[in-house]
Parts: sequence; structure tokens; C-alpha cells
Amino acid sequence: MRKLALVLVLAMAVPAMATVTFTAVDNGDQTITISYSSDAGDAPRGVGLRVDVTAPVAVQLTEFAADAAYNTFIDYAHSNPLNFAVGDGHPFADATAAGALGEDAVTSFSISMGVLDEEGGQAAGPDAADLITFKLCGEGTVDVTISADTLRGPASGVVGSVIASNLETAPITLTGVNVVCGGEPACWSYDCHGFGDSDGDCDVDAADVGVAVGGWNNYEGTTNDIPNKCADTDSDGDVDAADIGNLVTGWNNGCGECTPK
Ligand SMILES: [Ca+2]
Ligand SMILES: [Ca+2]
Ligand SMILES: [Ca+2]
Ligand SMILES: [Ca+2]
Repeated sequence: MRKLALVLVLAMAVPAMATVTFTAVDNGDQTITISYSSDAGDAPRGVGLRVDVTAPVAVQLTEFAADAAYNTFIDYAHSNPLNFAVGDGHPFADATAAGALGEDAVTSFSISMGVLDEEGGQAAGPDAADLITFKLCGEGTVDVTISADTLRGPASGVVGSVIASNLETAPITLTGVNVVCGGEPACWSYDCHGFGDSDGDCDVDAADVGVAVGGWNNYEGTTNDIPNKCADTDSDGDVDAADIGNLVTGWNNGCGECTPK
């Protein structure tokens, strides 16, 4: 009888385990939103997430929206200890060491955010939230994988007293995320663009080949006032063999119906 009573006391002393379920969506505008929901129990007090990308991207450090409860960016505070105030900076962190992420393009970074109350104590966040929307700029499309950052927190990616998460079982991967920022050049909507017509005059001739050569060497540049991006015949953020193949097809066969620009 005594033994049973002891077991009961122990069971009551352990807080209910909460399970957090993270989700992520590609918003189609170079931004990604990570959200979570949690079942009954302790709510998150912070997150440590790692983001791995298949090609270098520049995280847009000032273009993010975080849930208001997640008001403390721990690594930013670490890198900027003087005059730091709650809410300052951004939640993006170096994937391999303590400290805020810089502006250089990277293939891995972390998201490090905590919840502080008005007295500076670590409060609980909401049961469910759109945790963060962030923007990545790079070339073409990338796959983006989100997992727990075990450098900064437990394998659940969530700081709290007793919290499990779906990230312990499997990371979340978004495939084919378009990270070409700055808008699409008008030429991408030309009728014959998919066949290498860079200047919109419905033919594929030496002028278009010149733009293709320029784009192969310098995607961000221009050739005779035409953005070299116009040579990107499949609009995937590069000028590579696939684009040249489309141009050769257009050179040989034209492209059918076309209204000049
Ligand atoms: Ca042309
Ligand atoms: Ca022409
Ligand atoms: Ca291309
Ligand atoms: Ca390509």
C-alpha cells in the first residue's frame, strides 16, 4: 500500500509531456513560414532550429516576422552584449557556434528565439503560433531542411520542461524553393522566351545568342541593355546547359505563335 502511494505521488509530480508539431510552408515569394502547434502540457519557452539549404542563400536579416512572444534573440544578444534590449536584432544564428548570423550567403544557419516576460523571466509561449517567416535570396531553387539545433537545445528543438516534437522523428524538408529575389525580369513573360528570345522580337538570332553568352558568364549583368537573366530560358535562376538547349531549339525551329514586345 505504501509503495502504491509513492508511485502515485511521483506520477503527479511529473508535468504533463507536451508534444510540439512543427510545420513549414514555402510561401512562393522566397519566404518560408515555420509554425507549430502543441497538445496539452508545458508550452515552449524557446526554440533552437537548424536550417540546411542545398545551395548558398543570403538570409534577409531585417525581413522577418516572428511571433511577438518570441521576443529574445539569444545569439544576437551574445554577439551584441552592450546595450542589448529585448526585441533587438534578429533570431538568425551561426549554425556551428554561438553568435548572430552575418550577411554572407550560407548553406546552414540556426533560428534561436526565447520568450521573456516583462520581468525578464522565461515565460511560456503560445500553444500554437506562426513562429517565424523569413526570406532567403540566392540563385534558382533549393531544398530547405529544418531540424532541431542540438547545439542550442534538445533534440526536440524546443526548450521547455518536458517537450517532445516531430523533429525528433524526422526533419522537415521543403523541395524546390525558389530563392531568386528582386522580382522577375519582364522578358520572362515574352511568348518566345522559353526558346531563347531574349529581346522579345519573336526570333532567335545572333542578338539573343549574345545575351545567352553574357548570361552564362554573368547572370546579374546586362548585354546591350538586356538583362542577362533574359537568357535564363527556364526561369530557374541560372543560365546553364538546359537554357542553351532551349535556345538551340528556338534557333533551329522558332517557337510558333508569338507577339513581339
Ligand atoms: Ca530575339
Ligand atoms: Ca532579332
Ligand atoms: Ca535556367
Ligand atoms: Ca538550370
